[in-house]
Amino acid sequence: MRIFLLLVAAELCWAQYNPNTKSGRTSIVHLFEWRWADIALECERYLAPNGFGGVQISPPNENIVITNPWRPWWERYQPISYKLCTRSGNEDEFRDMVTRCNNVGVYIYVDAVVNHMCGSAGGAGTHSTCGSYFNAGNEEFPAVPYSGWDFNDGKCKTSNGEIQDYNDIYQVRDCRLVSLLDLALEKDYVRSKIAEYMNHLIGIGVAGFRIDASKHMWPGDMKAFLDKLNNLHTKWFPEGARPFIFQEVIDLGGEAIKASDYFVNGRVTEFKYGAKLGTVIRRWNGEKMTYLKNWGEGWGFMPSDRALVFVDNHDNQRGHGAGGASILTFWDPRLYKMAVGFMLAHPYGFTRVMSSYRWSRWFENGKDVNDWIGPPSNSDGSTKTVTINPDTTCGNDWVCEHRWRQIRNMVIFRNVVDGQAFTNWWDNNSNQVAFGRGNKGFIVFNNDDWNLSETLQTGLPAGTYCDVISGQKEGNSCTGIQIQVNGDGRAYFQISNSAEDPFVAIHVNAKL
Ligand code: AAO
Repeated sequence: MRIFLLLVAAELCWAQYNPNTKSGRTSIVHLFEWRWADIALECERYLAPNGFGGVQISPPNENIVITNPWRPWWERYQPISYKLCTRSGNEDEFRDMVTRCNNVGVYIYVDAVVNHMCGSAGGAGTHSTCGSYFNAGNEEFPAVPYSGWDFNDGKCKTSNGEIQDYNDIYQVRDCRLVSLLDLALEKDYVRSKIAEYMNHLIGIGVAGFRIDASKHMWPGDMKAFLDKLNNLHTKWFPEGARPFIFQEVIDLGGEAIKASDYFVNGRVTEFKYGAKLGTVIRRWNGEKMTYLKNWGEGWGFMPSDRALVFVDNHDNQRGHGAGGASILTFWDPRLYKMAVGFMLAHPYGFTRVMSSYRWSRWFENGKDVNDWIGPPSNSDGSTKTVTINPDTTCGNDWVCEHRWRQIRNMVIFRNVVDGQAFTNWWDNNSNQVAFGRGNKGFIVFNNDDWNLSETLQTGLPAGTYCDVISGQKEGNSCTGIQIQVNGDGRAYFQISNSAEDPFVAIHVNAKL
């Protein structure tokens, strides 16, 4: 009986907050706009061998086809049905991806767009990724089916049916977000259709969901469809395992809707994280790395075990969503690597790494007018495959940040130090900081305009360690810098402010 109660308690504690990643794997990567066939290969050839826990995929359900502008990435946030049929692939390819990734212990997290269907000006016809007929003007989506009864029009009180004031919680939940037809989630029929879609995915073997536009749904309505979800597939997950849920709620403070309103349903995206970290690493507003000593809840962030954290996401890397100009992306590689390195070394939150494609940015009055450009594609609109260059980087304009040595090695660092305390903080009261994770790992940053030359307490056992930023351990030698830890745990670090990557990280699995 006692054991039973303990199990029940453990289940209640973890449930939807538990990422379900394989033990020893602590991060996921968002392979934004990748094809299912490429993701399956990437799980096998790269993600599993390098300790990635899972992949957030782009929405897998049928969406509207937009040709003006030409096939923007954001057409995938305008559902037409719940058939698994998009530019990333069809249902057979989706099933093949999930099976192959699961078989190598890399799990799939689906971006679930369930707050709305396509925009009100989407027209009528079969311009959808599976060719399903719809009529946006009449709110008809026969491939679900949804009809006018299933939308919120009656509930919204604004003059044009749009969200006009983010401080009015009724508008935000009951009106249209940028004209997207807003589903009536108070209806059991709508909840059941959403749960049916998500259960179809769970049956195929996915491990969890990012829930798009959660701020625009009532937490109680979400709970109603989440309660209808099945347990995960027992071929890959323990009996009784619940789908991991993380909700997209942008809460930078100052609005009526709080991230904490959603904790009942699962984790929540912590948007303050990337916005603040970008400000610190850019040294804007008088910020400096010294202040990161109490990073996490000390900065007013949500509790660590409720947070899904990231440096940038598919929206704010191109000026959509929130965060503003401070957000660091692959376009600023030197600072970006430091920010991602800091995130992966620090114990706060469950971490998601971004993996992007390059597009031709064009700024007019401070705004990128090309922020809509979709993934690398062929003239017929089909998405290009991710090719791999001899040096392991990606071709065809796929950036593959997750394959950058510094980022990949920090994903491994996080696995090695998992569960270890935040220890041995050191700073120079400016932008040189260092910290350890118990006796497993240690990291040092120099983001000042002068050299760093310090002997620091690392907490690590004596020995010769390979820096995993400038290189790594290969066989019995280091391809980059070596760090000598003495019998007392102290080591000498020297980091030039003009180094290609002005930070050094060592851990016990990279010891000679
Ligand atoms: C496209 C066109 C539209 C057209 C529509 C329908 O761009 O012109 O009307 O189609 O035809 C994506 C794109 C959209 C696209 C949409 C559908 O980003 O451009 O619309 O697909 O194709 C809000 C939501 C948040 C949302 C974010 C983009 O709360 O949920 O906007 N993100 C998700 C996805 C995103 C997707 C959708 C939702 C829709 O990740 O990719 O849209 O499925 C404030 C609020 C935030 C709000 C932002 C932006 O943020 O707090 O909740 O996000 O405004 O409107 C400061 C404040 C901060 C504020 C920010 C920006 O930083 O502190 O709070 O300023 O003002």
